[in-house]
Amino acid sequence: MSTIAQISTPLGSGGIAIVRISGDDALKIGRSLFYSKKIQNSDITPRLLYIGDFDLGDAKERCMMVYFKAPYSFTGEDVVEFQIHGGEYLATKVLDRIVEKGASLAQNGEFSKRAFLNGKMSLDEAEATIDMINATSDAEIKASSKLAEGSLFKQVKKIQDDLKNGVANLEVALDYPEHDDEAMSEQAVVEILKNSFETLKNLEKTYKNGEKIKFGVDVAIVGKPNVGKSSLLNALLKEDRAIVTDVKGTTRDTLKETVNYKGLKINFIDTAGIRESDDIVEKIGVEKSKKTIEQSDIILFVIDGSESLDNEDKELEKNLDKSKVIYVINKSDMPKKVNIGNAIVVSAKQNINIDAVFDEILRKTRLDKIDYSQLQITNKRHYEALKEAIEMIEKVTSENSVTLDILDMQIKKIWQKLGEITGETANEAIIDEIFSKFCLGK
Ligand SMILES: Nc1nc2c(ncn2[C@@H]2O[C@H](COP(=O)(O)OP(=O)(O)OP(=O)(O)O)[C@@H](O)[C@H]2O)c(=O)[nH]1
Ligand SMILES: [Mg+2]
Repeated sequence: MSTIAQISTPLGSGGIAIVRISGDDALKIGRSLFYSKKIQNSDITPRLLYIGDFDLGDAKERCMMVYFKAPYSFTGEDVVEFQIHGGEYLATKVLDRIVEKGASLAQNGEFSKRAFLNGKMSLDEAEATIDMINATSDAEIKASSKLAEGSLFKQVKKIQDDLKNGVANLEVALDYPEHDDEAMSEQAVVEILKNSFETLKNLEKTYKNGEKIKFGVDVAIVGKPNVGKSSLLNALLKEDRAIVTDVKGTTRDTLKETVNYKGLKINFIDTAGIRESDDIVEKIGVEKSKKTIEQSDIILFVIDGSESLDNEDKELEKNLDKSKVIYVINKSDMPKKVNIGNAIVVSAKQNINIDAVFDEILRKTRLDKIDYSQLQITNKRHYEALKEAIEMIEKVTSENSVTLDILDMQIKKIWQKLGEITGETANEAIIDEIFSKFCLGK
């Protein structure tokens, strides 16, 4: 493979920058630019940090160099890394020198792509790395680290191996029908399919939570005008984000902000108070509110507790999907005129009982019950492939009379579908797309 190089740390000023070279000529190029007394005339010891000078042409940079000998490196190839002082211009100059000596510039994710192509990690494990880098919550970190340790890979591989065995038995039966018991090998294959189905189904089910781990729970803050929705948003965010006034219809547009709570992302969407209005802007806002209500996982139905419930509240409540609703009675700092059994009573203005809203969201979505010791599928690509494999198994097991030939062919297709997850059978376009999402130098 050609030798590639790139700056692996973010551009900008920092303590150190790392410039990485990978490929057949990595060591040759690295050594030609680095002077250290320790390795002047001797072999370089892999994985040992050497201190020395990098030859910038007209100047020297005091830095460290480390060599990883193939296949014991991130990419599986010979790798040399320079740890230099963290200056953007300096790092670019070091990279230029390496390119002058024959390396080409690595594209986004090219080191990781090579790691995948050299069997250092599966495609799902590579995706775990991107998730880890892009994570913005503890839940995401926990889920991606489980994926990175090969939890999905191992389960999928095991199913693929079982299917392969099944196919081997079937083929014996097909090739030597007189010697083998067809019914028996068919029975064994059906058993394998059933077990595979169970495992895949259990994985697929986790995406309901996994999706929320990755993108957050969407929580709409809903109610008639002036009940304190925007005040509640501000209290939840601990920030003066939305405009609050005593004018009905203050909020015209939806406003989405994310909060991390107990390691999970919660996306709050403040909406325009819903009421009949002739104002054209407010009307559009109300339409948007209705759409937000439909698309949200949870609805915080806010009621002004200092006033009795009126028709506007009741009309609004009637149209809400109750399985998603959490009742929030606001303005608890004032005399209470509303009683609803399981409502959460808060004062947005005075910040009273706001955490109870968060906890109820987690309780209602059951996100407080996630078992992170089990893999949670957070990646849509994995989810889709699992779903398709499940459907394929369902189809083949529901057919009454399939010939061994057809069974054989179907199982091979399922095997291939699963291979898309690990990358074994993923096509080049998908692989390229995945790695192009990586950063430069990764
Ligand atoms: N006493 C008291 N007043 C509150 C509380 N929360 C909000 N208010 C007041 O209620 C009024 C309306 O508050 P907003 O947060 O703008 O209400 P809203 O539901 O967003 O209103 P629209 O955007 O018009 O739909 C403001 O005067 C707030 O100060 C509270 O907990 N206690
Ligand atoms: Mg508002």
